[in-house]
Amino acid sequence: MQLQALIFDVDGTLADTERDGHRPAFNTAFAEHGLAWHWDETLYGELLDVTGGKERIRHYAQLHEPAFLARPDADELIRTLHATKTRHYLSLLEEGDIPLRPGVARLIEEARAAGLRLAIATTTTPENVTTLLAASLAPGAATWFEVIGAGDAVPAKKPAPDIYLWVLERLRLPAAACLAIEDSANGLKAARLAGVPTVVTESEYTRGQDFSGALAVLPDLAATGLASIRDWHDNT
Ligand code: XBP
Ligand code: MG
Repeated sequence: MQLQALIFDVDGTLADTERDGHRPAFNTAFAEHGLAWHWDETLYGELLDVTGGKERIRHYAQLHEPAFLARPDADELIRTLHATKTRHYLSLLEEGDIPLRPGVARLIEEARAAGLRLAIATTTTPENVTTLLAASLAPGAATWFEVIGAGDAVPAKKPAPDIYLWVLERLRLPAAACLAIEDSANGLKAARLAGVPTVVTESEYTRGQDFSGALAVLPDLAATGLASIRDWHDNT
């Protein structure tokens, strides 16, 4: 089936957002709410097994701070912590501190010029996506993406296929007419469970994960043009 749309993951795929973006934003939020929690780079790499910021806070508390979860207001606190974290993360994006990964802007331009449709499938919060696109691509870049599937649009985050199914439904395309670009085993699994052929660009935290089922595993998109993407897709 002919390739009609590219579906991009965000964190780790469009930009290396985790170590110097999400992670410090979480830490600033913990401090702001009087919690002596600190997620160092190694611990954060382990916590990335769980996608979604609120889910990640809960996972950390289950492992290291069970008393926190026993509080009657734990759910509300997690939502508040996460809202504070999002505010700090958005400031980092707006300062322009988090650039796109090599080849990303070129591939998006090439796809637009070729008339391919574009979409996003991510577990991160919607405003994180639109702000990253505006800060790193162009002020109106979010409008280049016909469908943005993000955050709590679906209850089950990656590796569940739900966000991909949500995006496919809105694109009104079969999975086989699309190609996903992902950086993690969780993301690859989500796309593959939805039937979407997937190319992996490994990121700093995901290098060496199990990417079986990917059409290709690349260090980044620097040397990857639309012609290669089409070849991989058409040979599935
Ligand atoms: C991204 C994530 C997100 C971000 C934080 O995974 O796991 O949780 O780390 O975002 P993917 P929020 O690249 O597979 O979408 O705090 O906004 O949830
Ligand atoms: Mg990712």
